[in-house]
Amino acid sequence: MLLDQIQKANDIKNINPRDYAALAAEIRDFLVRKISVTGGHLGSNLGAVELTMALHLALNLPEDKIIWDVGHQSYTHKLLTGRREGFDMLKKYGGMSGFPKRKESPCDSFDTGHSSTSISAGLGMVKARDLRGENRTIVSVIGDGSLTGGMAYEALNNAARLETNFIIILNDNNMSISENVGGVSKYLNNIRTSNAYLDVKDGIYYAIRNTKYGDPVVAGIRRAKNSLKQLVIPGMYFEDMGITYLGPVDGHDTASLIRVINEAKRRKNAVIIHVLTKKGKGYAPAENHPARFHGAEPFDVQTGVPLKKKMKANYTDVFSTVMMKLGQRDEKIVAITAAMPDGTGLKRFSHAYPDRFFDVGIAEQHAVTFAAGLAVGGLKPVVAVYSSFLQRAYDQVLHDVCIQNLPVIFAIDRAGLVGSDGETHQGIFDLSYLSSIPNMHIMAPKNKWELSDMMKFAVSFGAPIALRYPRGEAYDGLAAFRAPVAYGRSEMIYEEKDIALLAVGSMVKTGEEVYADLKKEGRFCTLVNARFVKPIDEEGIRKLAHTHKLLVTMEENVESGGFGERVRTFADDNGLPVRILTIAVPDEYVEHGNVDLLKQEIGIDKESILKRIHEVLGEV
Ligand SMILES: Cc1ncc(C[n+]2csc(CCOP(=O)(O)OP(=O)(O)O)c2C)c(N)n1
Repeated sequence: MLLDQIQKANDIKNINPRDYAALAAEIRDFLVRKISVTGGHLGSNLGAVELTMALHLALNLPEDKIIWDVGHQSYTHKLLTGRREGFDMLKKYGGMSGFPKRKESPCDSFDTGHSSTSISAGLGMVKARDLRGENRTIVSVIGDGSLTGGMAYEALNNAARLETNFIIILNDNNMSISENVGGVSKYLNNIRTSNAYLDVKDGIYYAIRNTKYGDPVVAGIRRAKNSLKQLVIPGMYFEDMGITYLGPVDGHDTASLIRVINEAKRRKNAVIIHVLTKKGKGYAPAENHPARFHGAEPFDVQTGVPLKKKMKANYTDVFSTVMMKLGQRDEKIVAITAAMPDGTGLKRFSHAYPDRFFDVGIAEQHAVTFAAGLAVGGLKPVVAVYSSFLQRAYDQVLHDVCIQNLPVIFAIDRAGLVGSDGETHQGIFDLSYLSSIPNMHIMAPKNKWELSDMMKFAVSFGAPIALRYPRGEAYDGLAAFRAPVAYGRSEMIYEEKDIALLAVGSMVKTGEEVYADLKKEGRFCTLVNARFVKPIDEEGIRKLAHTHKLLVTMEENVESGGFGERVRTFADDNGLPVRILTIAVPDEYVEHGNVDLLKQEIGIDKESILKRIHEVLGEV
């Protein structure tokens, strides 16, 4: 095995160039086998094998720096820097992260997870290098999908006037998670196909020349062709800005890649190397189904079929179905995603109502302000977005939606712990960052029917409103509790006295479990589904405070600025006679791992909550 010869960074340089193709095949085989067991980002990694090898051959790590945009494609980099053993525990609790982590290796120069940051970070490192008189090569690797994010352009704009070396590699596989979208994608595609395009045109000349209108028509086409040529000369867009463009280069030809990287290293300015790759390269199921193998669950290597059968609908499926119904009922409803039509469940809506569906690329900030514009224009925009990615658009939510009190609906998926993607992807801040914004309203459903009821409520609400729901299976318990959603009102589930559990969204299920155990202990207990996080149900809380000695708030969100804090402030301000226990995520980043394990670790699982209730009961 050639891979056996690679134990640490730079060991790849001992491999005979004749064996590069064999090494790439071994790496692919390794990745497919390992990811088929653990799950992980397969397609992007298979596409970046030769590119990563070439970078490691042309650079000297860890002195030189590679910044991986998003970071989901860094598996080969991990493999070439002595982390082969880590793949058995990839994305598992306590195991190797699926993204670059500075604390994991000196060869990981920058932590990533959210897209479009690599050029900014790389440029910062370039400036630091120069100011400190150091001599190292700095390379940012960004995908064509990530190049749809605004930050990338802000950084390119700054990098353009650089008079020192900075290498940007554009890893262009013509795909984001799904098909890439927009003008830049089209531009890159023009470069990809420019030669073929001109050849076809040339063919057309000769055919026309032989007709009776031949010459004038050909002259006209020539003029058009010249201007077209301007458009399709590779990289003019970057060159005009002042960034040297090299490419396009075959991203699966290691020798060519090394040559072009070495050429780029000699330049005294910012250089962009346009590398053409194939997502899923070398593994047919991933080549044929790039979206499915972007982030894969464990699968059968022979067939590519997922090992675990999906038994129940998840919240995304429920949202998807509701959107189909709402879309049919009301043609003012429009849907927006930032490059996640599959992940957010909007795919079906996009097929049914293509004119009312907008995939704006990885551009959450634009998505939100665009939605504000749609609302001003008289439509009912639904922005479907993951909790952690909406963090990007805080100012747009505040400045463009909420100040003007526009009826934009935020359907926030992956709210709460997401598990294996770790600290960059946990959706544990949305209640805090949204609660702080005047005019914003926030709901969280306890089960799948309530998600549907809340969406219906939201589309007729007429002001900014968010509903947040977690990753994974939609809860189908508590089916009997389906009182109509009423503004700012919680829902009483079981009513007694002494201990009141007041739970938000996903925590209602945990609340049921805690309730059952407390009942077994012979205690009196109340369970309330909060439903609204903003505004909180002040009247309901006031009543609970007078009939209970302990009020336990439960949420899958950080404590700071969350639901519990709001309830506590209200109780303090009004001198309510009740002790409050806040169950929330502590003030720290939560790493990757199984969600149940993580909940235990941070103390929001049933056992931890019971323990804390017992502790407090000893005091009251
Ligand atoms: C801000 C943000 N929004 C959404 C995502 C989800 N996401 C992860 S990878 C990806 C597509 C990236 O495409 P590209 O950069 O072309 O890389 P590829 O996977 O094709 O190699 C998206 C949308 C993200 N990581 N960050």
